[in-house]
Amino acid sequence: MAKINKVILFNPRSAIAKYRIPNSILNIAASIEGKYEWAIIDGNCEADPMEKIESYLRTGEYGYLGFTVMPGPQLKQAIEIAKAIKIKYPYTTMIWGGYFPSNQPKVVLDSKYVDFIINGPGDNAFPLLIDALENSKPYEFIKNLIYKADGKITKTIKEDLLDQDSLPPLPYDKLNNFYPLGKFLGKTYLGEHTMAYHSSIGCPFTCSFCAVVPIYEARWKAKSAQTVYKDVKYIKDKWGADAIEFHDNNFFVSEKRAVDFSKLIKPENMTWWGMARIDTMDKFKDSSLEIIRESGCKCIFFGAESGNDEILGQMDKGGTQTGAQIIRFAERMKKFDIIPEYSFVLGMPAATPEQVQKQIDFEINFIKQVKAVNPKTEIVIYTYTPVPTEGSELFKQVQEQGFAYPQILEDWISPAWESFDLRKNPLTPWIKPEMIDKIRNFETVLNGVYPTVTDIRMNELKRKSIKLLSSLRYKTNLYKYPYEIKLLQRFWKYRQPEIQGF
Ligand code: B12
Ligand code: SF4
Repeated sequence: MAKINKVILFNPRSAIAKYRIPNSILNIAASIEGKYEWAIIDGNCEADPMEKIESYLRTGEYGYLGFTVMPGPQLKQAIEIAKAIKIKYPYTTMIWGGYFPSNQPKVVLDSKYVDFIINGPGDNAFPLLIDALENSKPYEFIKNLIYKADGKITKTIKEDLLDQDSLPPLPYDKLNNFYPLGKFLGKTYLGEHTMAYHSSIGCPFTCSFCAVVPIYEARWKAKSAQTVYKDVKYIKDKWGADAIEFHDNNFFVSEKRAVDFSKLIKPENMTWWGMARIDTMDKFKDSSLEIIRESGCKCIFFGAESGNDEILGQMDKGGTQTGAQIIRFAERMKKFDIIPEYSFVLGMPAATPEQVQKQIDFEINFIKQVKAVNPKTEIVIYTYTPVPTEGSELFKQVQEQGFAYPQILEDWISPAWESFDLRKNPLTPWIKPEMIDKIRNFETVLNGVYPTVTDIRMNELKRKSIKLLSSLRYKTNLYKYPYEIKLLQRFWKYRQPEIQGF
């Protein structure tokens, strides 16, 4: 019999349509390329991923099954399939990586069907773990691991972030053998064939509501502008990409790198998008913003979070961001014809329900002020869902108010916790149903008055009809029961970036 050392890498379903290049597992494939044989299974592209995984396991050649898991709908396939595989093929070593297991290791390992978690980057940890297991060598010294030893959760130390330019190239050609790469280059408002690329890891800030912080602890490392350009150009030339979504947590940390990249990409006539901080980009020179726009950057996603400086402090937003700056910057973006996409986090904990409600009303008014200075600003509204940032003031506050995560892995896929993950209805003790209703109703009306440009299904006539209906409510602050708008939006299938991902 062949040696059982091949690896399956599985990306559980995360999107209903318009799925992206599965960068998480593609990076892991790159880390073992040439050493171990691997197969990629993308739950987004498979009607029956379980059967596909079994078709490999039945050969008896595959001993390792790696899952990438983020919270939300991806957990569904991850839990169901991991559980079934562990029962049917108990010799399979199950390894989970990604944001969910890194931030919630206890519930994952307590399930007993996951053997190892890669805590944060797996580029070194994964091949070293496979080497150790293949050769029956100790794995206790491998960095970025979480596992159980004698029934106790054991975390190894974290590795320094690697020089991103030194990582092996992503095996796009091999991915293309599993799924035609063109399948991952979907139509978006940016272009006909949009590619997803991840050019840096981590983030230098420590916002206390953000899942990136416990993993990266204020560290950030990026590929150089030249490496990013080379990769993008390869996909453009070979598979016809005409637009790029940068999936970095914070693409614009370095002004120089952003400008260098812009100069390189400009002749390629591609449209692109990335995520940034307002206070960081507000320091960029006008000339840099001009170069960035001219190179094809049409829209930038910013975590505005709150218009209230006290709340920004509670969120440990760091840097120098203020409410006044958020408004000023929205106006500044007009000059460069870059659409700012502002996300807000509503429903932070406070001492009394009245205070929580007051804060929600404040943010609603603030959002209206932003829209007044730059109506093109896209607004994304999340409700606050705690992340387990050990030692943070905010997380302490949250626990004191009686918030607790599920203790059993399967509970994470109950409908209630799924909406927690989607940051829609977060089950936090300080948020009352009427507060959620107010937020969502306001959002419905707002989206009616200003339909999002990122929704390519909405034509001019549809937009205008919904706008007319919504404007009266918006002007008079009457958000309750906006059934007529909802009906039309549903009928015309309005897209919600806040739950479908950007
Ligand atoms: C692309 C993306 C998506 C895509 C889907 C991606 C896919 N897999 O198909 C879409 C747009 C569908 C999406 C949706 C959502 N997403 Co999302 N997503 C991302 C994003 C921007 C990039 C992920 C990525 O490709 N990273 C690139 C790779 C290289 O990095 P990586 O995943 O960290 O992988 C490294 C390590 O983690 C580790 N690793 C990861 N997987 C594995 C697997 C194995 C086997 C091993 C060994 C190691 C390993 O090794 C890798 C290399 O070092 C991240 C933020 C980010 N920048 O990472 C958010 C992020 C993961 N998403 C997040 C969330 C919350 C969601 C949503 C649930 C909600 C929302 N509104 O966005 C929705 C769910 C909707 C749905 N229908 O599922 C959060 C998770 C927060 C948390 N609490 O944990 C993140 C962190 C964004 C954020 N800052 O809040 N998302
Ligand atoms: S700046 Fe953005 S990515 Fe960085 S810690 Fe804050 S919210 Fe997270």
